[in-house]
Amino acid sequence: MIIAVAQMGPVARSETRSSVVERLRAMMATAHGRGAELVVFPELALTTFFPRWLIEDRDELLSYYERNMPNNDVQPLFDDARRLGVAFSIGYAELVACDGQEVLYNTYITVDRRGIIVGKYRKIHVPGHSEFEFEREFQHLEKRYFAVGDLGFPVFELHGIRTGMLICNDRRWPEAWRSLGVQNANLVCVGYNTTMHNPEIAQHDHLVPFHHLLSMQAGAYQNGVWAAAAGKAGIEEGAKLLNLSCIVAPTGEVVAVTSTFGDEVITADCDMARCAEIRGNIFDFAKHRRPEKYGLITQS
Ligand code: ING
Repeated sequence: MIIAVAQMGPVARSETRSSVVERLRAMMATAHGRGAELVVFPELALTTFFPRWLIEDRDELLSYYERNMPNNDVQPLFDDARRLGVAFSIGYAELVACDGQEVLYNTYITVDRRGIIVGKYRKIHVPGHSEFEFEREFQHLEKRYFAVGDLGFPVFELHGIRTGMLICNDRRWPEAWRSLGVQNANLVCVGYNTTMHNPEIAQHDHLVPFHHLLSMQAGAYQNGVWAAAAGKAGIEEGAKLLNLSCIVAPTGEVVAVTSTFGDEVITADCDMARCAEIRGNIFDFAKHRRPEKYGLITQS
């Protein structure tokens, strides 16, 4: 399967959904022109990364969320998927109305080449903080704006390929990758928004690119999966976001990576049979995993 990762440059707070969707459609067309059958888009791809602000007005906050998927703004992307025969994965803020309550999630879906949603995941490792922190240059209020995902770590079939999804901070956690690995995933799609500066641990700022690639390469290798990660990059409303959107082989090798901080499409020809090189040998789970010795991981 030829897989494309469509990195996005910044999305301004004032940019409309339809403007963003036009950018996504242009990248899907580029990917299709290169023979791609799947395009991976970033986390919260339809809007700016709004958790960087304390938004006290409820209506204003909820304006960043989607109540339906697809909706009128994103329908053209679903239509392109069907017309071109290209699947895609994309992240968005999801509002679920439930018993008169609104539950908010950081959500990622995969849509197949028929334009049908075949996979849905809600972010489980929700980072940041829930109260305004005065000393911060930018807030990271994900814990205020998103509930912990309630769908587990699903693996589903996308055009016959066992596929799972992770969202940004999830990619740093081996348990998240392993949850997909034990379900025999062959492909993991990842969307992210990662700031280059983290005020609480600024002495690690120079390691941000390294920690991203380290996590992607380790996750892919240790589970014998292809991994495709799309970031939102560049200076978004004054905050610099990491680029290095990438495609990683089951051997842990980076086979494609972006070189700009803007809208950029990269592709790789991903042979799913290569997963067995790892999963049939060093990480043959049935032969070598020792889950009976791993109780501490889930008991504490
Ligand atoms: N972003 C960050 C990430 O894991 C984060 C969160 C918080 C990073 C604190 C570093 C320090 O890349 C998202 N969107 O999860």
